[in-house]
Amino acid sequence: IRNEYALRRAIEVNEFVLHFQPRVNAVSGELLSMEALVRWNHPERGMVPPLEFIGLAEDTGLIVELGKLVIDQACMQLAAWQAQGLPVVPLSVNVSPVQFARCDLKAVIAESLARHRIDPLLLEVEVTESCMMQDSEKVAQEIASLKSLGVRISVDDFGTGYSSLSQLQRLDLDVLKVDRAFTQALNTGRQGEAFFMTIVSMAHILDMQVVAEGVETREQLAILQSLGCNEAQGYYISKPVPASLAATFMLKRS
Ligand code: G
Ligand code: G
Ligand code: MN
Ligand code: NA
Repeated sequence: IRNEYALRRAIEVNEFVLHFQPRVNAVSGELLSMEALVRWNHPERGMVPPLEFIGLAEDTGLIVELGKLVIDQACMQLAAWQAQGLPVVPLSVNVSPVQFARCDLKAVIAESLARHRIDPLLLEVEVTESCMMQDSEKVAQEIASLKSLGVRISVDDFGTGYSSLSQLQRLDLDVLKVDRAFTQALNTGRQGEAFFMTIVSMAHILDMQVVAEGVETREQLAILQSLGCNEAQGYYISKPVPASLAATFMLKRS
């Protein structure tokens, strides 16, 4: 969708919905958290996937407003589930590099947490690797400021951006989400496994939990278990699902 006006209007009337993709303990399969993924519920076109509008939102700066909607909706959903008495798990939200650079994320998150009375431990912020690596001093301050709220921070799509290992080391990050390219490479023999194992070791040295993204087969999950990977996410476990189905996943857990 290449129409700024349509996107602006959709933000004003909030045509966006969140779907949720589970993250589980790689060994026990226990549900640990869920990732909120935005969809545009377009009046004519139905559910539009994020790849078709996030780029436009970033180019036009509308991602700042859209990002606020997503964060607020995630907190609102948590509050709704809690009001229903469900045993909620933490939600993670994706933050675009443009949003990270341009808006006071700490204030936005603090406001939504307060408005919906959500424990900060129930929110995780996913920032991409490339987003962390620009202007290291400013990023370090921003991360520290977010952490002071009590939310968790994860590095999304790890391995696809350019990393500075020294920057990774100096930031107080909780979770490393390994890009699905590395999970797919597990099928291709020893090098893929050794490579993934090295990422797991590095993350553990940095006191980070490791999540394998894009787990699509039982075989991949078995290898990940043998490598000491902490958590798994992907179609083999579940594709992203609407809130109603996410609620049944949480119920099954208790
Ligand atoms: O849900 P799906 O796999 O189609 O998402 C495609 C891409 O869109 C992923 O890279 C995902 O991180 C991104 N994405 C999904 N929801 C959001 C969101 O709320 N904000 C941002 N910035 N990106 C999102
Ligand atoms: O960039 P990010 O990691 O936030 O992207 C999340 C997107 O990845 C989701 O929109 C989801 O549709 C997609 N995804 C999740 N699990 C899998 C998987 O097992 N295989 C593939 N190909 N895509 C996945
Ligand atoms: Mn993500
Ligand atoms: Na990712």
